[in-house]
Amino acid sequence: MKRSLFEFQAGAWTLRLGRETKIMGVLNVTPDSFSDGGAYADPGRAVVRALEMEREGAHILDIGGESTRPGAPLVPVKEEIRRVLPVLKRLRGKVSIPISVDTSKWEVAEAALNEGAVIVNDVTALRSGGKRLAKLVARRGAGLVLMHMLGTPLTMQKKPVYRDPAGEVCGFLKRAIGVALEAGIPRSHLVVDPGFGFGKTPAHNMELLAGFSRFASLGCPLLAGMSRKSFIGSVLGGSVLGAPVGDRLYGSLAAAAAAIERGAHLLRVHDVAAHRQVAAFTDAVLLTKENR
Ligand code: HH2
Repeated sequence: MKRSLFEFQAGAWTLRLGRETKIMGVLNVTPDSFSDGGAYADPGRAVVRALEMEREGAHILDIGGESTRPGAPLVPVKEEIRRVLPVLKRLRGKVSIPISVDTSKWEVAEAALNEGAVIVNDVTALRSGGKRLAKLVARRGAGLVLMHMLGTPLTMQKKPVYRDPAGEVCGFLKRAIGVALEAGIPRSHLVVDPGFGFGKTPAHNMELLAGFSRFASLGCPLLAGMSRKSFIGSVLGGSVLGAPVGDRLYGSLAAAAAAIERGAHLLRVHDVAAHRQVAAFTDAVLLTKENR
């Protein structure tokens, strides 16, 4: 499908979305993330990985200090800041792409914005940080990703039920956009994301992917975060366990192409170089179709 064009604003950055799919490289500075936990918990190693992702063609870096995998415990504010801040401090002046902070806590967001981050990636879509987070984003002119999750990471995979997954997620995101606008965040600063794997069975995730084009009606750029997630393994392996996390790259790439074809503007991924290639090719297919 033809993607809508947007100019996404985040701090002093303007990202033109809708022609070239943008890649958000994941940098988890956590000890326990589902696919790369512990790999970049050391700030020195995190910086090396950040620079590597920039070289591989990432358009945005998304730095997170709290795992949101199913069953993950909450991380206290102080600890999350302790994990994220040293990396942001070391990256200052070293990277020339915008940095996003993957957090739901206004205190962490504020500390990160003070250290050069320009986007807040909130997997709770302002339900945790509430008005304080919304006002902070508005005041600072930051970008904001609003993501759908059913419940919390502790509870979300306990028998999630939907009648119409894409319809219900759309309704949730529409309300979240309303809350953000009400707090004074302009629409041009928003990105929305259906939250693959957040309170969804493999079948729900596949419904969201197959029906991804329905999210275009929200009137915001669309982000898809499917990289290495368990539903990819589940579909490939034919069981709930499916392919282990290290064997999900090709499935992730197929999912990425499917999402781009259905209107995704941005992909949140661990394997930047591979996704850049898939995105460039899928973009070229879309462009060829448009120019016919
Ligand atoms: N997925 C994860 C974390 N943050 N943010 C958005 N907007 N969309 C997503 O799909 C998304 C996200 C989970 O992946 P990861 O960060 O690799 O794992 P963990 O939460 O275990 O650190």
